[in-house]
Amino acid sequence: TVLTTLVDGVLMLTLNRPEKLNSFNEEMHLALRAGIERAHSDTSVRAVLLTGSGRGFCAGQDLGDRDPRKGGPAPDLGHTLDTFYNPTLRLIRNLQKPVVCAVNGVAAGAGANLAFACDIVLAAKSAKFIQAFAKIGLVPDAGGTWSLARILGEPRAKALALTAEPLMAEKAADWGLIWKAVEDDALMAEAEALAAQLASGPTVGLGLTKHLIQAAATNSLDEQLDLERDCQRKAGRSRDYAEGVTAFLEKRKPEFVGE
Ligand code: LHQ
Repeated sequence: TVLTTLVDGVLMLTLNRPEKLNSFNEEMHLALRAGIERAHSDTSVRAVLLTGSGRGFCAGQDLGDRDPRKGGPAPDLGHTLDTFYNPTLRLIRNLQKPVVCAVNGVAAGAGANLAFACDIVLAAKSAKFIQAFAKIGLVPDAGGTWSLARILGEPRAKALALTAEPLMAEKAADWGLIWKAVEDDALMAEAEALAAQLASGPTVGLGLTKHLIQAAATNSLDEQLDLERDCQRKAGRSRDYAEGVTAFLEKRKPEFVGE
């Protein structure tokens, strides 16, 4: 349910249930999580590229999995979040390596919010983001209320979440929810090039940079200045820093090793 390749430091994870617009069943949850866990532990992985196969990116939870018409007690969706979505979201945010997301088509429900948790999001111009939850009586999850409120502010966050109105890729980019909307047929080439660039970059510095920008959300300036000092100290001890400066002085391209 998730196709995995590792090429030149880029771990590419492709959600692969195209007939269901890559909506999440248990197997796909576990496969995606295993992919991100590998990105944590495997030092040969230096960037992740997440995308979907077929015409959609991800339609959120597979709604066929729990058919209320079949009866039985109401499911505990909090348990579903604790068990499946939230660990994966945390793993993506805590990964000290860049995660690029190529949104190849519709991203609905938790599928949209999964994309917003990634570090750099490119989307095909025809792709749209839908906070579908309002249509079925749920609340936005997978970090959606956090991302939308923080990135967009309350007026836009509330309107998107309360109406489930689709947001097209170009507008999502205009609003700062994603990095770029690109022509459909250029999406994968551009996303792969970006992931390859990041994977050949100074991984320690890039990972610390991601951590710093995320930490800024809850830090005061004083705390953030201290954290920048601590992170710069670590970055300054990396092999890639020495290589970066040496390459600059020798007027050549640096060859970063990721340490
Ligand atoms: C699907 C799905 C889908 C199953 C398309 N499931 N089959 C929820 C509960 C539990 C715990 C916590 O978290 C969550 C989080 C959530 O994500 S809740 C939100 C769940 N997602 C949705 O409500 C979105 C449902 N899907 C749609 O609204 C539409 O399919 C969108 C707008 C995504 C795409 O529309 P179209 O392009 O018109 O495609 P389609 O509707 O024809 O879908 C194609 C096929 O994919 C179709 O199957 P079929 O056999 O008829 O060809 C759909 O049934 C299937 N599919 N999403 N989530």
